[in-house]
Amino acid sequence: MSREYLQCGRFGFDLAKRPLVMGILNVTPDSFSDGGRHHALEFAVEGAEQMIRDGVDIIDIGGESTRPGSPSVPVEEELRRVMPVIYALRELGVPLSIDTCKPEVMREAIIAGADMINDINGFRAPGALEAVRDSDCGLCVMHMQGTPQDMQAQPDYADVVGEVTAFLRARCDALIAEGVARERITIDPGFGFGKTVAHNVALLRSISNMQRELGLPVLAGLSRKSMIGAITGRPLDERLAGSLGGALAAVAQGARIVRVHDVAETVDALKVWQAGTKNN
Ligand code: 7PM
Repeated sequence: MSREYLQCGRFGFDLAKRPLVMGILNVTPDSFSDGGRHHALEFAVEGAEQMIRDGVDIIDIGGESTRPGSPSVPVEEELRRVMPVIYALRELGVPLSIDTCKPEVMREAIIAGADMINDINGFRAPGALEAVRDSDCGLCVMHMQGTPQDMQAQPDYADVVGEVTAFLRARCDALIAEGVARERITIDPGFGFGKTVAHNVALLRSISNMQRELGLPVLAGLSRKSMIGAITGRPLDERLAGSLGGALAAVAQGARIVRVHDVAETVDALKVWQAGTKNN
């Protein structure tokens, strides 16, 4: 059984009570229609307020598109996208997670009041460990093979579960060696990040073992991903039911946090799940 408390900046979670829902808030230019930073900010605030009404536990703000093949975003542009959103949302009473790989963005976000840093690169960038070390923000350490530009070209593992587990262990050890408290850390196998459907399925089935082996809570992001499309045969805009199935499969394996687009539907599904799984 993993330790059950997660320190997340201004907030603390008891992970034994119920699975948490992290809602995805994209602030990339392709996530709002008419461009313009003012409209982008209004759009983000409305999206966040809706998620709060829907029962979200953590809002994950992403200013760097990580779509396979997409170019990386300069640090100044990522800051221009993300910082106004942190300022606009930080008094809403919900934990704010920032989805970034860049130490400069991590530092600025933490100063501005971010409660969690979600790094799809597992805090491998030079300076990333130091950027998060001296705060109390939560951390999500994710596995990715390759880079967002090339990761889906040729995913390759001899033993995907063993390699992802070893990677996550090494990155968590690096954080802990810097003095980071274990209760700040979550781990994420990184569904879709340099993985085939078979790799993703093997990882989904391994969540329970991985969580037990590393003794850290798992965060799982399956929402609308290509593995859901592959299993259901559905295009991107028809993956809600499949994504709910994915969230429940992850939680059945013991995942403590699910990262999703559809907060209201996931919160409902998890409430019913929880009612039928009385173990606390
Ligand atoms: C295009 C392709 C846009 C893929 C966005 C994505 C995860 C994450 C993302 C995840 C954690 C998406 C991804 N996925 N952070 N950020 N875990 N911790 O589908 O699985 O949202 S971006």
